Amino acid sequence: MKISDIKIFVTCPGRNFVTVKVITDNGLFGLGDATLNGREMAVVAYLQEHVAPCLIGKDAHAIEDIWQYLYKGVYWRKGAVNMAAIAGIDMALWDIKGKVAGLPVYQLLGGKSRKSVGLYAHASGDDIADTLLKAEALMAQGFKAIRLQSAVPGLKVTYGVLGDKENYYELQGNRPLPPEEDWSTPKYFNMVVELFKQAREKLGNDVQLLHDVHSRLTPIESARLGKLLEPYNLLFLEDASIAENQDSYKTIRQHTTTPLAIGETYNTIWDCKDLIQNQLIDYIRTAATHAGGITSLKRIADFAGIYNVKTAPHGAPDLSPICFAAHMHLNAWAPNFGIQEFVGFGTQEAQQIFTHDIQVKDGAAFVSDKPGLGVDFNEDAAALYPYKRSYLPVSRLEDGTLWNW
Ligand code: EZ4
Ligand code: CO
Repeated sequence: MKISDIKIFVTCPGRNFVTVKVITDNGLFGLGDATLNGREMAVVAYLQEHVAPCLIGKDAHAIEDIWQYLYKGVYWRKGAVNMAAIAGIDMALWDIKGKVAGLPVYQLLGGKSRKSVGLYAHASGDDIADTLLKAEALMAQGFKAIRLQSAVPGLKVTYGVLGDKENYYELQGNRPLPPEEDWSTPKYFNMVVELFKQAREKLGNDVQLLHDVHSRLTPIESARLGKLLEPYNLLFLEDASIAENQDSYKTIRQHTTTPLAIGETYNTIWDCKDLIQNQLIDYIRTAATHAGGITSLKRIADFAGIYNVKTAPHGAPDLSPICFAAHMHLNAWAPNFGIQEFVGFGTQEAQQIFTHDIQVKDGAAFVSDKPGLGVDFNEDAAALYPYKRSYLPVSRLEDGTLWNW
């Protein structure tokens, strides 16, 4: 079974998605997600010009060899663009292998370790009261774990809070440039500790609470935040600090028992190797789309399991349902699965393009039993929504200094 063609689609049903379709000479195809938010067309060009021509004629069953060929074989290795491209191909090849076997991908990974996959939803409000009302609504829908984000008083915009926007990362007009947002660590501290204090008073102790700092704090500030949040028993504190220096998490770890999660921007196992083997984190959040696909995430999950680190894959709206499906198969299998982030399946338009039978009930999701990944891609519907340039925001301190967004 040889790869006979590779097609790349970019569609924007509310936001951009890059979809890879690998076609075989026996008439099968597989789908993969290669979306890199704000840099989509770099991955498209990379796939079309540099990856696809090398793979035509190769054995579509040789997933591991193709992964190594696109990683070691390019000499340059790693990198967000390269790893998103590998991810798109890798997911598509697992999809094909499942279709050939007549088995869902989780069976190829080793079978199910659990009946359902626990999810956490997002409650994001314009103030603390608004955030907690939204959390109560999610609890009423059956969600047992909720990420709380709330606007920081005194800042124009806050990460994770929609404000007057309709969607996350709403497209920015006809001539988009990265929007600029402001940041103040002291103002944030005043809000965030109060948010979790009031959350426990209002929501009780049974619901699991989470929070995404989005890398705005230095390690010692994260240590202080972890300590201040200890009484409110978070499931995890996400992306407290950037960990380009993986050792820097020792500072946070030494000071707090608040569980720590990181990894959504990581591209390889090497980015989290020290964090995992030194047991500096509790949850690894790498996404199949950004870290080289199912092959990479399986390897990271097994490595993490040795050190009591659980998986908690990224589930943002900029990952397509194909990525979510790939995560679902990994989550069903991984013995050390923790929790899956979940923000729905996108706009109505997106749901007409990406169709699947993943069920969500009482805060848990049920993996598809269809052969392969279990997602279909409607090419005609996708063509109705062409690519639109769009950027993630950049962040600046109040004096203008560029900061981590
Ligand atoms: O900002 O995926 O946990 N979720 C996140 C996301 C990221 C986006 C960036 O493209 O941090 O909302
Ligand atoms: Co995050």
